Amino acid sequence: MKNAPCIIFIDEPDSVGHGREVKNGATSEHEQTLNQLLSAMDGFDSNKGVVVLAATNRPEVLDPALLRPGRFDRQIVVDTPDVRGREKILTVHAKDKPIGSDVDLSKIAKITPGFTGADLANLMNESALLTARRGKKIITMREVSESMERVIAGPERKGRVLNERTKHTIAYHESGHALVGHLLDHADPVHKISIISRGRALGYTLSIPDEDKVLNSLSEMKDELAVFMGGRVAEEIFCDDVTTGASNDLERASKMARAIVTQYGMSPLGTQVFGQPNHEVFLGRDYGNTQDYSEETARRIDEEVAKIMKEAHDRAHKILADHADQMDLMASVLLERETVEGEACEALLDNKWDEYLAREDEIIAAKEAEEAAARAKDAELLAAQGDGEGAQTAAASSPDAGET
Ligand code: NHX
Ligand code: ZN
Repeated sequence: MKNAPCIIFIDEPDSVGHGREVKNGATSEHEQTLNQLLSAMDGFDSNKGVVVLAATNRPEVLDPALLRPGRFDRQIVVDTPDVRGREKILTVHAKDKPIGSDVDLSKIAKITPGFTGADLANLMNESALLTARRGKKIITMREVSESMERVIAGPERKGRVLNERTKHTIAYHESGHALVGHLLDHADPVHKISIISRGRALGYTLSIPDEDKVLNSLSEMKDELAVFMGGRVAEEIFCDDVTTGASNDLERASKMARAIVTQYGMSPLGTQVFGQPNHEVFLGRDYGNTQDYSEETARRIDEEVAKIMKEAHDRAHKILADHADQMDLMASVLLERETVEGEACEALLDNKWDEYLAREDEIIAAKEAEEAAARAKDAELLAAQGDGEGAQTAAASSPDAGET
């Protein structure tokens, strides 16, 4: 204890400190490590001035012995940051980077609900890298927006070769999500629609809640389910055949529908929770459940889930069939432009495309003037700093080797 006073930090202790009930050959080493940790921590008891600190995303899988008095006896909950927290975190990560005058951190904080501190750090870092790659000295809102999508959906893969039929399917699939999302009251507003491949997705629709949500109402979940189905339903109505492309949407929708019945007590089966979460870390992960109900109940759960899924499908179907002309227009605009966002996206969704087209030159000119003004201001600030050593370049930032 010659280093006392000191703080010992253990990152992700769950990798050694998970519950010992797992009966699996590889566990004995974990168990030894855990026992050693436990006895070492008891040793610290008499040595004032040694603080052991640990961080985990899964406190529930830790061995209860680790959490007893004298060991990790206090827990500090760190939620994903709210809008104010995000702005402060962004400020920290922007501090040593050359940020343009049009980069509004409070605006970025507003459109990044659900981002963790690591995501936000990653966002600012990607922005700096992208700026350097583009040979620019100052990070502008363009780079931040592009990086945001990279963090959410992965890097753009513009070069991907797709035939016309596939592009047609992608355009209608995304238009379907977007239009259902726009027309349902409790769905998140649609900000951008794109048929450019990104990461694993061939196309995507970006919807962002207006504010941080800590609770989800049944109406919101039902609308979200209809939005999930919007992609597949658009294929059913507007394409020759349905495709495997909706697999991820359907998986997420099915999971949500089942949770409505088994976890949230929102179905005719009542408020009982069905299935005990399985905490056997390495076997079941967080997903496995122990069936604590009869086969008869299992059948009724399946029926209710199917009913919820069908209802979502039918709601999406009604909306898209009723707006077939608008869907044709949206898909054709997407095929031509590949992405729509901002006022163009709003106009498409509000079915006011012609009005938008008439004003488009004006809108684009205004936006360009705004950007030019911001760049002029940046140049001024850069010059005032005395360009030499004071001015940092974006290239000074390096990629983080942290988790992704
Ligand atoms: C494939 N990808 O795997 C091809 C390349 C239907 C227009 N053969 O629903 O791209 O089929 O609204 C996270 C995110 C699998 C995990 C997206 C796992 C996509 C995405 C399959 C659009 N947008 N599907 C969508 C899509 C596909 C997939 C994912 C994922 C398509 C669809 C992927
Ligand atoms: Zn989809």
